[in-house]
Amino acid sequence: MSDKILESLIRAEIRRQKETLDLIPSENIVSHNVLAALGSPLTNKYAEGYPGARYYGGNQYVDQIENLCRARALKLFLRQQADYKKWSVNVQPYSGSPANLAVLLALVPTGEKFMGMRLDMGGHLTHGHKVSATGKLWQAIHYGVDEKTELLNYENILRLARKERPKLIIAGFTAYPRQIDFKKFRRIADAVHAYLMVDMSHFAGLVAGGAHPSPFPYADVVTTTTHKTLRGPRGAMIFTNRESRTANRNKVDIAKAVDKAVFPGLQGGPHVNQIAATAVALKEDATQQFKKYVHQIVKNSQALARELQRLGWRVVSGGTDTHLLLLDVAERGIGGKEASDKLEQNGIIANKNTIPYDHRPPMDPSGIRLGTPALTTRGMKEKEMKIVAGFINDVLAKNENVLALVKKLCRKFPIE
Ligand code: DSN
Repeated sequence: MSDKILESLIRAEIRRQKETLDLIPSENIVSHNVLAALGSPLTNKYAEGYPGARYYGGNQYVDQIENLCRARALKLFLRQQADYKKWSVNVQPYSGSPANLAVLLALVPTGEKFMGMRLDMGGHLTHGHKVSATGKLWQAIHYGVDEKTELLNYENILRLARKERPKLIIAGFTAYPRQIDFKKFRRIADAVHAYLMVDMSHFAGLVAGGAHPSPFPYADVVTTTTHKTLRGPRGAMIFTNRESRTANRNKVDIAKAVDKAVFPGLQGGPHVNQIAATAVALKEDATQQFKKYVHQIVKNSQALARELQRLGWRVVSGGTDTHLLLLDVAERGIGGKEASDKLEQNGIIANKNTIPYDHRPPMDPSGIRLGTPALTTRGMKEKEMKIVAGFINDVLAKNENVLALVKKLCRKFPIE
């Protein structure tokens, strides 16, 4: 690279990634093949529109790339040929937030109601938080978790849905450590004639590899980012069920409505290099090796949770069924900000996070969120999770410095 300033910054970031333990559950480490597609001259091309219907010339290869990506996406999540004919997928969203915004734009008239999980109990900004466009343009109704169990209470969600009559219900999370019962969400949506949208961004990889139930038999729309457990480039996809059970209500083909909302509703030219890199990742995600990988992610987060509990830490909801867990650090007298800062000084990267019914402010909440996708990509297993839990305990409970030990462990599990 002739830009020496930038080259040295990129090299420094690569070194940082190699020498630290990444426990942010929404991050991962992509393959060289994904990086190659992302850094290819496909970035030079404008391709506004969809395959076969573009506004610019020169898209003969781009059309094939986008169609290949769509076919791989459908095949990965819908095992039966009949099913993947029923579903449509849009692979153009730049990332998760515009994908979720596009679905709302397509299916819920502005000013009307939709329902999602509260951000401070595990939802996402785009599930209707007041600072997000989704909370400004629509009336967002929020459900949370049960105060005692810290789990979703489907009876309460049903009661709220009956009272508020939302047009769409979002099931999905960024910080809920448990599996979601999609069947129950479907019943709730049916009871009020709402669309059911599942935002599987966090656990899409687990669904693809069979380590988490699939939302596809139940949802009208499924959104996902591509860069988390799916281990692809930053981006997103929107799947729509053409036979959506609620579609007749408005006589609308929801696949067409979503396509129109993505382009020209919200976006211009798609990032073709990103779509190609997604296609590469989706091929990797269909392998036996990936299946083993995602099962190991869950075993690792459960091992991490168990060991932290053994060391006296409170894990929100008592454990995890997924790739992430929430640790209540305030219970041991430490703020979430102080905890994540101290861990970072020791080469352990985690994020501060609210816990359900948090009394502390979001900038210094009661918890930290820990996830195992990136460490599992590096090849770590349950044995290493015990070591990592020990590091966390040494830093937070004993104020010890473990930086040298962290670096040593990182060297044992290098990033390719
Ligand atoms: N920022 C992502 C996460 O960390 O969960 C969600 O968009």
